Amino acid sequence: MRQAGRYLPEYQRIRRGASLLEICHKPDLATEVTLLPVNRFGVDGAIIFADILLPFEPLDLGLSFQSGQGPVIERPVRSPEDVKRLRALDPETDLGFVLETVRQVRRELDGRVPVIGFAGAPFTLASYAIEGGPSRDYLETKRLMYNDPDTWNDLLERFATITGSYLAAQAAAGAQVLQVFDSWVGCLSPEDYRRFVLPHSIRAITLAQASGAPVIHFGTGTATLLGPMADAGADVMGVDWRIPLDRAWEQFPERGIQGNLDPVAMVAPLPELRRRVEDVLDRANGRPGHIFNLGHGILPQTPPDSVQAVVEIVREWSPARVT
Ligand code: 1CP
Repeated sequence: MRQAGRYLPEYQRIRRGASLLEICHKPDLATEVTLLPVNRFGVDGAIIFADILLPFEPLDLGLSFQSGQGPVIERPVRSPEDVKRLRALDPETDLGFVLETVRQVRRELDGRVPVIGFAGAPFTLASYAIEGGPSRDYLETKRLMYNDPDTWNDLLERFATITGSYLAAQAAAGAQVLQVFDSWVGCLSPEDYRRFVLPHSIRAITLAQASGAPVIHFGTGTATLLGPMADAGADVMGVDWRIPLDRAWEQFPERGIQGNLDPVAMVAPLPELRRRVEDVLDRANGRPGHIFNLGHGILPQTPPDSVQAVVEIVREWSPARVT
């Protein structure tokens, strides 16, 4: 999940010598960071070290990451002219450094665990592009959506094409699973989701699935959106901790599910943490198709020993190691 490295002293050491964007642009370094949790904890997958906002660099939106504040987009996209100016991206030339990291991680893992590629969903990308950074109310995003649906659809269609083709390129480079992060889609009502977002998520996911790799579709605050989100067609739905795992799963019983421990449970004392991990596993009830994960990104305050403990508890409950 997002910012997974931040709680690891090994990552902090690398970060002292290079910015987030520098690490992403250097496949050797990005590969090293990607492999840190695999080598340290023995988790069952490697998520490529990158960021959902990287496509904003070739789109010339002026992306930077300010320490403590998260992403800043210098030239937000708000008018019809801004949207028309956005050019199509070619993943190989515009984001080739990420594809090179995928190739290198795949080589170094040599089949030990699967490689997970990822990209932002059209809505979440649009929200950053429009707001210029993180937002609480998504006022500018919804202003465009409600006032100028044609421009909104134009923008989301462009991002859907970028996301879908970028994901397919990651699969071609060796990613065996693809994850679409629609982190902030939970700010929408089900009606608005269906009307303004679903067709574009379908497009992104369909393009990604054409690569043959399975797609995980993740969002937060989505308890009331899981039905419409499942209609976007992903193979696995990622859910947060605000809904019990079994209640989420009954809404899409034919798909896989990923989740859903509260990331803050990682700072609870070990018996409380164990109780919460076991509650998630109990609700999954041994059914095939559950990927144990946190319900959102791991927090920088997370003690690495708690991560190790969680990995061990999940292993105790797993019938056999997935290969
Ligand atoms: O300087 C740093 O080290 C800052 C922390 C950081 C890191 C490590 C950011 C800034 N991005 C990343 C990498 C990253 N981003 C990964 C790689 C996985 C790993 O850490 O090993 C991934 C999967 C992401 C995805 C990402 N970026 C998401 C989607 C997932 C989620 O958490 O919802 C989002 C929303 C972002 C934007 C972003 N990047 C960084 C921050 C602080 C944010 C969120 C800002 C906000 O609250 O809006």
